[in-house]
Amino acid sequence: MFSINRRGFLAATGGVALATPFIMSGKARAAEFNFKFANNLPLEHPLNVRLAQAVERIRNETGGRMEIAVFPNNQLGSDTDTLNQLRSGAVEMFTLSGIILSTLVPAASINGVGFAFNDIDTVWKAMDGGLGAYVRGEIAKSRLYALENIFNNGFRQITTSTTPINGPAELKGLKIRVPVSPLWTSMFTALGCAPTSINWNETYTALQTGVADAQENPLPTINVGKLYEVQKYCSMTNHMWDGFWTLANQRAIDALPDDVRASLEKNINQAAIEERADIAELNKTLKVDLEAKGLVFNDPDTAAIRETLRTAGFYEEWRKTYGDEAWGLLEESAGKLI
Ligand code: X2X
Repeated sequence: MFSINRRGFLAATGGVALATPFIMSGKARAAEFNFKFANNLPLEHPLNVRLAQAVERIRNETGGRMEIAVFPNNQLGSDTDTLNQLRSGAVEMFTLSGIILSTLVPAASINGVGFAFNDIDTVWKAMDGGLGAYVRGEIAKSRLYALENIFNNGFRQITTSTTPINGPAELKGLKIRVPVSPLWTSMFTALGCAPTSINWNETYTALQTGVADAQENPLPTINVGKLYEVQKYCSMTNHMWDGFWTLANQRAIDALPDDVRASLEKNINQAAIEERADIAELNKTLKVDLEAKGLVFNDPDTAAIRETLRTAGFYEEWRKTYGDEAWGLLEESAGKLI
């Protein structure tokens, strides 16, 4: 009796196995480079729709040498877990909100400063320009590589199961779920809420069971997350802008040949640009769709909410945290914040 393992087999056959490879059809042939690409969104979100197209283009352009397996919907774990897997190399790529990434790279939450951006064109100027370049530089210090163009999550709106938010008064004591990030906790604490940090993959259940009464997200994310099933009101606060950086494990991406890497970066950046347009389109129609699904909308007094942040010292505190260089880049595009 003997057991067969690879070494024993090769020894027994004098290495013949190496000289007689399987004959496979082009399609079934294993790719030379295989990446796992995780994200937190359901398949129907435009990020996943565009990502699937990019994966196909990369496969074709590289003649099948590069294969990317997408794991949507936190299939590999919560955002916090997946970030750890990305750092260890168990996952090669991951799209993550910069605001959540700030638990590792503090500067990465800067685009989320409350009411910093008035419109989406200003966001793209900043994130494709100096501010984005600065943040990507900070990300690189953590041995992660951020692709150039950030995907859109969007301007965030507050939903509740209890009462519409009209202004600062209804925010007082509100049990609101926020993603895991010091900026989110600080901001909603400054607004007088009782924020609780919960990963996205546990948010629906937290709202359903009353662990939290409220949450905040862009309309397309509220929609694909079916949060209208467990929330009643949607107040259009537009209180911060959030996007998903495409992050790669530095060692993994450095190991790719130049042509494969170029194809990967080009096509995923293109996917991000296309996804931004998809989100812009959705934002035009989603309010009506979500109303039909039962959400009741209102337009709160955002100037008064912003004033609450200012008088609480929120802007001063975060200017100190980010430092003059980063804050200067933010104000260069967004205008004076203090
Ligand atoms: O966790 C959230 O709320 C989400 C889906 O918007 C992010 O990824 C930041």
